[in-house]
Amino acid sequence: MSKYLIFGATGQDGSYLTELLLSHQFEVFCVKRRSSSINTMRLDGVMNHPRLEILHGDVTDTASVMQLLNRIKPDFVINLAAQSHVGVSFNEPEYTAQVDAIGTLRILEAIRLFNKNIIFYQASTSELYGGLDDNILDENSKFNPRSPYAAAKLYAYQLTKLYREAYELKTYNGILFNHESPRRGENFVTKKITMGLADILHGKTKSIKLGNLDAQRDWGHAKDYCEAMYKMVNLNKPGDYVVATGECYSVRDFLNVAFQEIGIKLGFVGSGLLERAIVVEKSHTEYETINIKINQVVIEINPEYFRPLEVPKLQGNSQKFRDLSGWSPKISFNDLVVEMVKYDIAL
Ligand code: NAP
Ligand code: F7E
Repeated sequence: MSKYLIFGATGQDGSYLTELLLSHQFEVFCVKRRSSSINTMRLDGVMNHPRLEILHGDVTDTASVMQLLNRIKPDFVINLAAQSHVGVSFNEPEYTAQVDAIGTLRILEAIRLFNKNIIFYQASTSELYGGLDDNILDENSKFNPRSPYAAAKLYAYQLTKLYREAYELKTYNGILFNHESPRRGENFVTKKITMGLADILHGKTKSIKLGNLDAQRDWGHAKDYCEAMYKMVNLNKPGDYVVATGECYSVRDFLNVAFQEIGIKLGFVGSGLLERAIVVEKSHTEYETINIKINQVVIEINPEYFRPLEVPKLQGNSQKFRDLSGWSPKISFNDLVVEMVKYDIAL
């Protein structure tokens, strides 16, 4: 029975991947950071599974990484561990590099020293591209990192490739475009919107404060993307692969679909920092919108949420990976938004 060791298992992707691997009869070893509060909520559904073990560890600590590899002797190592927020990386660049860049180096070195047959997956990202033009991005597109996060991930990407070429390690870079779910961290834009919407509906707040509404992203569902990770590491063809839906929507589009689900039509008025979205129409749905009034301002701009450098548009072409693996996304943008809205309202 193959053993998977997952760094970053307590995050959005880690939890879906753990569930998937357990359903395939593997042994799964999930690494969690030491914390003074509970940080395994996303793994609650599988916590007592007989083939799951939760271990303490931290990719900023070489000894911890070495001990984990030595003790578990995994067949697969999946590195999802990261300070994964692009905005935060501008305020904590050194910490981001320690986790996202040097953390990856520590794992690769440990694999090189212990067992070169281990299959390694690195969580690379569309942020590597920088998104300054309209091009649809694939494995041959140029990288232009525009944040300390992306710069750290570029180092990790290069190193993953380098260890493949220099030491013949079986390494994969999954260049994944944005993927979301009800388990998304609360300070990413999609989850912020669906949680904010639920608060507005329940009368807990009047509006959501956001940054750049024009940003465009190729948003998929994390469940589909974890399926892609699993297929990738079982390709038997180490390499660098883009995973994307191929479709692109703006933050504004996300807002429109989310509010439409509760029967609210938004109108965007003003421009720049003074832009806002107001309620222009209410229609009947299963949701009671008594707390929401016509003309109420539900979206406001707060400059705090802009970044020193913006990444305007990211849209991917994952044909190479699709052809090799047979993977394609099953959940549409619309269904993703609706699932997130329903989840947060029910919560
Ligand atoms: P996430 O929810 O932020 O999860 C990150 C995970 O890394 C968490 O389990 C976190 O632990 C862990 N972690 C942070 N610092 C660590 C450290 N020093 N040692 C060990 N673990 C540490 O991120 P995600 O959305 O699931 O994304 C998974 C990976 O894919 C990340 O590397 C991210 O950068 C990358 N990625 C994400 C996307 C996306 O759209 N979601 C797209 C491309 C690439 P705690 O739970 O204790 O915080
Ligand atoms: O921002 C804009 C923001 O923080 C998306 C990470 O998983 O995907 C993610 O990075 C867009 C950006 O994700 C707010 O400026 C507007 O243009 O949800 P996000 P991200 O920066 O794309 C990549 C692929 C990763 O690898 C990362 O780990 O939305 N935006 N207003 C906002 N963003 C946030 N967070 N908050 C706002 O209020």
